[in-house]
Amino acid sequence: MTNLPARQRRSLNGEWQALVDPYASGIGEWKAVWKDRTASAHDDFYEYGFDDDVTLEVPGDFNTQRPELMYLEGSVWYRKAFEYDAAAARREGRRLFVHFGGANYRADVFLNGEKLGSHEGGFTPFQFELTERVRDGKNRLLVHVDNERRKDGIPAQGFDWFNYGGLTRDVDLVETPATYVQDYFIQLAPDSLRRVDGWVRVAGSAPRQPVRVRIPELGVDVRAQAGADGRARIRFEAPFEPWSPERPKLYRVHVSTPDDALEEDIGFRSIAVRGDEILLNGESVFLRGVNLHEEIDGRRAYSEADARRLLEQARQLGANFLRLAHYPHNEHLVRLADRMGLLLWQELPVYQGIDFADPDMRARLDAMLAEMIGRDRNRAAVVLWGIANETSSSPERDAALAALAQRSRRLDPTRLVGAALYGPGFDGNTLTVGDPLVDALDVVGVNEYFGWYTPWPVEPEQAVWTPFGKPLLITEFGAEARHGHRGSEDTASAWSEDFQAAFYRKQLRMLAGVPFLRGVAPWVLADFRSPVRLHPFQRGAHGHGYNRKGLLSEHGERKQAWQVIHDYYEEVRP
Ligand code: GCB
Repeated sequence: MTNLPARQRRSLNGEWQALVDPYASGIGEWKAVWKDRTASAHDDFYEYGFDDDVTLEVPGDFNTQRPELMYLEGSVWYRKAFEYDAAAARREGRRLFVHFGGANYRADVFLNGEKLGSHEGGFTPFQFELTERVRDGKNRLLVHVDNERRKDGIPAQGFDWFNYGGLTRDVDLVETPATYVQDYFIQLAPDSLRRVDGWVRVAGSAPRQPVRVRIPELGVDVRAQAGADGRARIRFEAPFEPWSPERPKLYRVHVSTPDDALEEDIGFRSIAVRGDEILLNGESVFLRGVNLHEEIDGRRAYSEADARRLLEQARQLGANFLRLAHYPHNEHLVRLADRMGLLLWQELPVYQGIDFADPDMRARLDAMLAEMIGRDRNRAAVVLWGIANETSSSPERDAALAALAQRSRRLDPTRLVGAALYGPGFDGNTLTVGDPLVDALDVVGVNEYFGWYTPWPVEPEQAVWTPFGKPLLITEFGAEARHGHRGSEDTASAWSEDFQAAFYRKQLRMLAGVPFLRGVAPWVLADFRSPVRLHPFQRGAHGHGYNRKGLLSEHGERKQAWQVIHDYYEEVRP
């Protein structure tokens, strides 16, 4: 269901009892931790038990909460008791759900010893209905979360960030009427700044409900009728002031049926591509971006306060755009970006070595895409769905990602589809993006590391990029430096701020000559934990590995490169 903040809910955030089970021995029938039994007679014997000595805070990754869990890639059981007046709820016909903002990577959820269901994917929300199973009085919810990296996972086994596991996002109990407003899409039609073309979806036993959408500030009051499938089409025109980074105007929108009512602040803007330009509200825009991982203070970021700090840092840099790498970030951040006026690229964790030949992969990709779009489709800030990062062309991959791009447009015709591709090939001075996926995209992202992973093919001023008739974003470029470390401007192995700053100056000299460049996003805002970073200069506190391509250190200290990008953004700002 959409719009959690507006619903009748009770937070299950806070302390949960935990049982660390690295071999996942409790998931089978033998130990069966999920049955959540307590011994009642002296010959009753169960070889597990929860107590208050081992607890974890939710939301939050488990790795950084207890030293013994730092490098765990395995299972942890979480348990939480709650009281519920099920008799009253039944009398009044209310339904009850448990909603998870995200659990990395796989979650199995049980209520009072019975399985509710499973969910795969670490960065998208999911819910289970408890109505028929919840007891009067005390109930116990049990969640088995397993963050083992998997060959068939999204992402798969190799990735350059820390594999934070656990109940990393908010958990809520949500009550709804028997028939309730499950979801809606209230956004401008792609070709208009006045006309909304959307829908409301009602769920429940009597879905043929009259639906009403109001925007009091604009005098909008629209009525429609949901059909047997619970869907009502919503169409109206209004003199919207468009949402933009300069003026992120939001309107209070009321969506109701006779039994249910929700309110939400929504922005209205258009995003489109014309030739090689990106048009925001009909005008060409240059994306002054930066890449962001969902990490702060050496842990998974999860709160609105975390989001505020991260987005403030981006704003101080002069950014109007963030690429949320490499997975959908939490909803707090997206909602805050809506209020602060920051454009977002929200991305699926389709990263490098995905097993596209796996026959089940398409279904998994579709499910994840639907969950990502389902959560954020009313957020004006989100302008681009990123469907992949650095995947290599093969018949299976080309077909799967082209289909995914199409599916994204069907689910949400109002946003652009992009992907971050590997850097261009070159022939003499000519640089060419040869990936066949270009055809399936609205906006082409390119990650290039000339001067870091690969030598410069030409002098920057000499490079000639072959046009492909679409907007180009440099979705990644960067080099590593340890904050405070000085050294040669010419030597990558110096790990110096001087080298990193010179790297960016050189890159910007090349990019100045690309006529269809519509934005850049340095990799990355801040140094972030990565267990694959093994060099002494990459070591942080307690010897943990960090990717040091941040413009900021992991403590938020500015490197010289920060100023280079800041000055560039001042220069290109309209
Ligand atoms: C990339 C990846 C990113 C890495 C980065 C790096 O191309 O997309 O996830 O962290 O390079 O620093 O190597």
